[in-house]
Amino acid sequence: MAASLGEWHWSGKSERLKIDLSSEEFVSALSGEWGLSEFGVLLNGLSRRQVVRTFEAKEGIVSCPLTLGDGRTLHMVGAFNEDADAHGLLLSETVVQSAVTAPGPALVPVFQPIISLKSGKVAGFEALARWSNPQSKADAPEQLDDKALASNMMIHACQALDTWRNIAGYEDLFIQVNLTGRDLTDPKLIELVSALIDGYNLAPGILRLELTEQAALRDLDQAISVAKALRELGAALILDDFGTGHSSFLWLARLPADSLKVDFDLISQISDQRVRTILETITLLAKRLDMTITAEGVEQRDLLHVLQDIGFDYAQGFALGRPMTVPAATALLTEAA
Ligand code: G
Ligand code: MN
Repeated sequence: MAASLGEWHWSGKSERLKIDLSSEEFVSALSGEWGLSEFGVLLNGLSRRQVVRTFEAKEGIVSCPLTLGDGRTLHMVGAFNEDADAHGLLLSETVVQSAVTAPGPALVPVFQPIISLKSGKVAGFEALARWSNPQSKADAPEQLDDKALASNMMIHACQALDTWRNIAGYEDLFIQVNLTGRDLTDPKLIELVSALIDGYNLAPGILRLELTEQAALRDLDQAISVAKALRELGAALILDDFGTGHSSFLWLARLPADSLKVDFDLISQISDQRVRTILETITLLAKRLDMTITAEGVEQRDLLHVLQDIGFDYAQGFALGRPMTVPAATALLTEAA
């Protein structure tokens, strides 16, 4: 059975939930348009309360396990948009168990443009987590112990993409989401990626997962097997922060990856001849291994032609676009279209 059973839309204004299921007998009784109390009749008591609480929140992530009256379970994932409407997928079983502990509305996913050096256009976005709660002071996601972060970021990113790919000229836009070592060991990761690729009908390489060596090195064998499974599903793998830390060629040799993302520290020293030679060599290496290559942390626009001469495919950095909210990114693409 496909993990994604169909889509749902919640209208904050009319407080109606519209469920559009593919022809799955399993839950066909849920198809249709519902007021919350009518819908609740189909659920067990606990789920009923959870659904009401979820839609009362009016913002943030939607991640709600649904237990039907007869005990069968499925999972509702999605997110609110600016108008307090929400939209998402119904997934079978407990595909996104980890997302049950979804963080509250304080999580604000932002998206930083990635520019194609060939076309000069936005080719994709990296999803980055920001917290709207100023007391937490932690806008560095790695400081937060949040098991569901990658799941939530993936869900948000797919939803945003679903809007952006309707803008003329951006049909092939990709999205990049960061994974930690712990995400790689989460048995639900593969199921969620599969559900999202399936549910949003993503062509291979549209959902791209960024992995740092630190994350992979926790357990290289496990990382390799998860990486292979993710690629088989149609997700692309990017080795992030390449060129710093302990980046080893063994890692590069063993981990099947589609792309390298070269660390900010190297890019910032591009005027140094030795650094430039190293960058030329890394881009050549990427080409020879049939990988694309991205420069990160580009803080001067006039570096673009230098990066292209060196052999980079993509660039990302403050000079090309700061991390921005979904509506800001939509406006950027719409203006450029
Ligand atoms: O390594 P990773 O791909 O996760 O890097 C993304 C991070 O780098 C984000 O936190 C983002 O805000 C930051 N970043 C993006 N562009 C620039 C830049 O041009 N300069 C600096 N200093 N940081 C950047
Ligand atoms: Mn990254």
